[in-house]
Amino acid sequence: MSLRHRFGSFLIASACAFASMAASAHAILVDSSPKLNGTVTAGHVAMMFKYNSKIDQHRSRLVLIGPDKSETVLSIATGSKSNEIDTSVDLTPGAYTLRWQALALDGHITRGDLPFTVVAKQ
Ligand SMILES: [Cu+2]
Repeated sequence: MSLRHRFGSFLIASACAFASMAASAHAILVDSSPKLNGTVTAGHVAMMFKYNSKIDQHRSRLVLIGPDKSETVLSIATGSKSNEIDTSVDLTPGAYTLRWQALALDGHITRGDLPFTVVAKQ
């Protein structure tokens, strides 16, 4: 099963259009929390995006798109593992999208949207 299949709705940026033709270390998302289309409980939510290669955390970006379509740039935690983007944010129930952009050490940027749902605490 290919990564493309597993994360079928992720958009891989055109910046990496040539990546498939060359040995490349551009960043492909291999795991995340929340999961793609996953559900988390309202409150303080820790988020993690794990890639297949080291990334430049200072030049990567996370934008949270809220239920009202508002966009918030989230600060990326320092001291994360070198292949992860970590953050945390307080969330109320609703449908969200995390729009990530990762700069790999090969200079290529990859991007994707990760929709997820926040539900009220039981
Ligand atoms: Cu690349």
